[in-house]
Amino acid sequence: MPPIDELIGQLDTIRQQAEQELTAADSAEKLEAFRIRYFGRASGVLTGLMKNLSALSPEDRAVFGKAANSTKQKLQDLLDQKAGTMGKGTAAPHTDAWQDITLPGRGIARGHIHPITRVLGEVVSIFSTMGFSIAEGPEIELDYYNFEALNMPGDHPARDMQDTFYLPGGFLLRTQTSPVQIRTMEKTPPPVSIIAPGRVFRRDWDLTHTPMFHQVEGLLVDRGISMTHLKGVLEAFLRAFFGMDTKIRFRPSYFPFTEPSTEVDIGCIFCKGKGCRVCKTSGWLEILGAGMVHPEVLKRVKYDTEVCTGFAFGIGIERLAMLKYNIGDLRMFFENDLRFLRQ
Ligand code: 2NL
Repeated sequence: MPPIDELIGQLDTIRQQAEQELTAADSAEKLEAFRIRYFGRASGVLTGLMKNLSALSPEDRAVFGKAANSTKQKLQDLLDQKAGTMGKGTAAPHTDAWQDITLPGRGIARGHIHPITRVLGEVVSIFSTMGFSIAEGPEIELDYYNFEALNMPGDHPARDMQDTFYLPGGFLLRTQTSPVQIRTMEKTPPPVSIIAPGRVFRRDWDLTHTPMFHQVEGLLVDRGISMTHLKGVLEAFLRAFFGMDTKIRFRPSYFPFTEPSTEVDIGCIFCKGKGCRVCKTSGWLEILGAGMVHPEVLKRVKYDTEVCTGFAFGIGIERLAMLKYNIGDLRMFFENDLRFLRQ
């Protein structure tokens, strides 16, 4: 058995060699090999030296044990330090190459707002700025609110089975959002200024029609409201939406729930009024329908027609979105092709 001095000498030699090896180690693999050679449970060099302990006298055991432990601790510290400079916080087993922690993270897939939702939000926002409140109501309606209260009696062509989805029990799917306004007027005395955005349903399915589409209707009733107010509000809306230099014209029209009625066109935004495929060479695009609320409608909701008058309008959202984003086929909105939605 070697005397204690010789054992201490061996320990020092091992330490020096280990320090050299550690300095030269330039990869995670080499560090791991080092750890196993010196600290390995079964055949590690330091582990082997400790086996001598039991053969020593109690005094020598204390001296050698202390020296061996301090050497071990020193080498462990050096190993940890080295592993740290390689981007690893610990000298625990690892086989992967060092990692570049400055690399940017993986991108997160982003969702998109549907073009219809965007345009609907924009229209609502413009009218909110002008002071209109938002009103909502049921999509399943009664015949009374969808037709009767809007001055469309039983024999009116719009009530045809061909155009309306009728449900069992006298219900139907609303064909416009006007019933929301009727319900609001029933509940609140004038003045009212509301817009009613939402889904509406008609039995139609071709190039330019889908059975469900979106509408924003507006209503303003107060003392002394005239066609001038209607004109001012709609011009302000159209210029906010299409741009300040938008040309606007009002054409006489007919709706059973307004009198007089008008349809509003803007100068074609594609050909600037020269005439093209989109405006069918007319130079104008039809955007919305409007008019002064029919006295019959006001009477139905028990408003005093001697005191107040009002205007109303209806805007199709799909048409606005098609014009704004130059989309040729209405059906694109409802196919939910991700390539279309991302674009
Ligand atoms: C169009 C035409 C319009 C209305 C909707 C309305 C509502 C009430 C009373 C009177 Cl409660 N009128 N709404 C008025 C005129 C036209 O829509 O072409 N929409 C796309």
